[in-house]
Amino acid sequence: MCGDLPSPREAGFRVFRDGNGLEVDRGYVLWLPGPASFTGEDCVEFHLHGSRAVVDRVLGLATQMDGVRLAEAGEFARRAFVNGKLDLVEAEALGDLISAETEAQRRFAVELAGGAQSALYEDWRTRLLHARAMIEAEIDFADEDDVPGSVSDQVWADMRTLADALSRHMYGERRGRIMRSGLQVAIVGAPNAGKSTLLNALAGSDRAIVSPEPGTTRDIVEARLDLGGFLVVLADTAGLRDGVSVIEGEGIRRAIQRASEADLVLHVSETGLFETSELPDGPSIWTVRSKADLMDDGVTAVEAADYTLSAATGDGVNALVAAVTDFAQDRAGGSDLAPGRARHMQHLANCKTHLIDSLSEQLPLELRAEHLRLASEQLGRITGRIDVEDILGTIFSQFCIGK
Ligand SMILES: Nc1nc2c(ncn2[C@@H]2O[C@H](COP(=O)(O)OP(=O)(O)OP(=O)(O)O)[C@@H](O)[C@H]2O)c(=O)[nH]1
Ligand SMILES: [Mg+2]
Repeated sequence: MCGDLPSPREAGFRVFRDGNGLEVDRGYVLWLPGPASFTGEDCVEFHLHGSRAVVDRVLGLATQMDGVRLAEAGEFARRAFVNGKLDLVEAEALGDLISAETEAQRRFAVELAGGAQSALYEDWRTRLLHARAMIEAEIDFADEDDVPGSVSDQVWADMRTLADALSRHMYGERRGRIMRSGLQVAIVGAPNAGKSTLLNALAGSDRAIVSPEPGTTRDIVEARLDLGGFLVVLADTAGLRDGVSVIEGEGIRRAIQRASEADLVLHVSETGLFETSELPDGPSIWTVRSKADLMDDGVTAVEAADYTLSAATGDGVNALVAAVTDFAQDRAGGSDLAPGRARHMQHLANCKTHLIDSLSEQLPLELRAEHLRLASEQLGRITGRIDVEDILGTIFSQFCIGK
């Protein structure tokens, strides 16, 4: 299609032609012989104009050739993993980087993709393997005098330190989740309180339907904001009230569900009364007095609410945005490595269970050593060092085609 190949790793300008010699497009060709390529295999890149028509035509011509097919979702990353170019944490982080919307997401993904997290888990795994080797040596040479008993004391002391480090790392779960998936904010309150108007004001666009009729919103309406580099997922919900239709009732059920999963709940009220027993205990709840432009100056109990604003005039909206930004910064800021995904958390939790079991002095040494092995195996699964065939499909299928 492009004539001869340029020298390795040098961009060569070429005219791309179809089988009849007719020009399809002009652009650059890169020739990257393996193993020094992303996948580790021989690779050629065509840099073309990105219109649908050009891309369709070029892919059409390429796939007519014998043995050529389109890549499956995540196939390039999967080949890179299989050829040892990436470990699993790095491959997942690459997926995150490709879909990153905000600066915090990008930074988090780059950190993981760069291998800092993998290095931490590898270090822990090595310590566990070392500990197991020492304990097994003690078992094997129990009759001999030259294995000092203090070795095993040292090993268990180190394992206790490791268990603490693991716990601290796992505390970072929420931080990792907020950085990766965004701070979840739910807007709740009575019908007509001005929740949808507030969402629209914060999002800067007409996302949700607004009307003077109570019970307008039923489905959850989301807006994704970039506040100070952090992704904030705002959710507008159905107004809370009793004695409503089945459909509105379902909306209310979803509203409460969403609030219980949120990091922050904005409880909106136009009257300044914030009584509702339905709000969950877990998330932080801020009271927001809406429609400040309709209030009689000074007469109403403004002090009662955490924030007072008018989405109609914009008064007070910036103060709320600033506060939510600080909240995101507070929850997701910091420089310690944090677990990025549920998959990692699951293996970390299993690792911790085995590690704690290994510390139990009631168990025979053989079993304690076995728990150390199982603990190290869990860490190996995070980075993909240990039987991972079964999870590969799940991870790489989340990539888009051609990545
Ligand atoms: N004057 C004034 N009116 C507002 C303000 N915010 C909302 N409204 C009006 O209040 C009415 C209800 O607003 P919505 O945003 O639809 O209220 P909601 O809380 O989403 O209501 P439901 O979806 O029914 O629960 C609409 O007529 C809005 O125009 C405000 O700050 N000032
Ligand atoms: Mg609404």
